[in-house]
Amino acid sequence: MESYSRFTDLRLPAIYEKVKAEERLTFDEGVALYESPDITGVGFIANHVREQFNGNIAYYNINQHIDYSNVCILHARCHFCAFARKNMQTEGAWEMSVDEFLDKAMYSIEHGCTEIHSVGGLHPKLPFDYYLDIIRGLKERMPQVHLKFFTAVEIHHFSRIFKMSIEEVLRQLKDAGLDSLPGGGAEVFAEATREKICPGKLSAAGWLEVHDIAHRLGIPTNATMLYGHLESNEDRVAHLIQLREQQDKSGGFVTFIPLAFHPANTRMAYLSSTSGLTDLRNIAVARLMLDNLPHIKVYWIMTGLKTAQVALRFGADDIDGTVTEEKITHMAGADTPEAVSVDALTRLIEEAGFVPVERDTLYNEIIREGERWHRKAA
Ligand code: V47
Repeated sequence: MESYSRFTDLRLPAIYEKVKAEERLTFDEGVALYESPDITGVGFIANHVREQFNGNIAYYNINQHIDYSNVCILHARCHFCAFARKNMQTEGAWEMSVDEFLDKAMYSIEHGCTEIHSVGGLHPKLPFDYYLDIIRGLKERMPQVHLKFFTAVEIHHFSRIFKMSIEEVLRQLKDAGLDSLPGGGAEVFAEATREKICPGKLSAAGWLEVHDIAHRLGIPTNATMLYGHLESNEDRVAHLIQLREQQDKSGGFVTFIPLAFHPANTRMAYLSSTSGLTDLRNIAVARLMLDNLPHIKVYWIMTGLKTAQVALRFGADDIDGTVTEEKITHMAGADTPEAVSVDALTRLIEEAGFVPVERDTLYNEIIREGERWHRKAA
């Protein structure tokens, strides 16, 4: 019989037993994990699951974020957003031409990047060919590089303004070379809270439907949850359970990324930033509730590098990447750098006691020989 003296919260031993028996945790157990005063106990159980899934490996990647435009028809709606602008006449607005985008992406080739991550606002005017041309242009120039483009909210917007079904939008983007969708736009699914933080935005059901269709078309996607604003612990657990149910149905989520709300320059600037323990708890509970997702990513841009390192022992197996030029969080006051070196990431991972493995977006190992790289054969 294992000793439970490590736990100071008497609810945790039973949860630990269930986790070891690979039994699914309930809504109430999820709430108990969020409420537990025994954060190291919660982290210990999450680390057990993390090691079951990913052993002694912690992943990182070499990626670049390029946001094509921040002009957004929802600019006044998302109270948590500091990124969006009404139109090109508004201070701080930008809109990249196809050539500017492609030129910027070429930088990544010289730096061995394996992934371009690109999102934008819901632009009222750019034609569908703009998006197709960027994707085709990138695939022509660097077919090896993985293109993770457009949140579910953008895909839904394209379907509306270009009068195509979501399936048709995704098919055309996939044919042009789109490889996966990032997890943004999920915010928090609970309707009452969603209505307070982003009234009129694509609903939870709409977000899940886009991912469902993507998965059925063979397009893998990520999932996120924005925390640290008006949401309750019950909202957080309900969100995780909806993702878990979607994954049971369509199976295409690759990784989950909890996103720490940054209040500066937003309509919720009266709120405080999240604390380190809140960040760690969101990683740990996600690892425990999402028993059918292979990876949990700590996004160091939002948590800071130091918390990200500790999160590797609280359930995260991935520290994201070099990133290079992040806008969404930095416009909302992030004090992290906009890029980090591979040496810094691997040092953090090694000090946490894990073996750093460079991955591509879909967690294939990357092998480097001088300036060249390839994916390790499965
Ligand atoms: O959709 C917006 C969130 C998301 C703020 O899939 C904010 O690999 C904090 O989804 N404070 C975009 N968060 C980022 C995102 C993402 C990041 C890294 C990796 C992946 C991936 C996805 O950021 C938005 C929104 O949910 N966000 N404003 C803010 N002030």
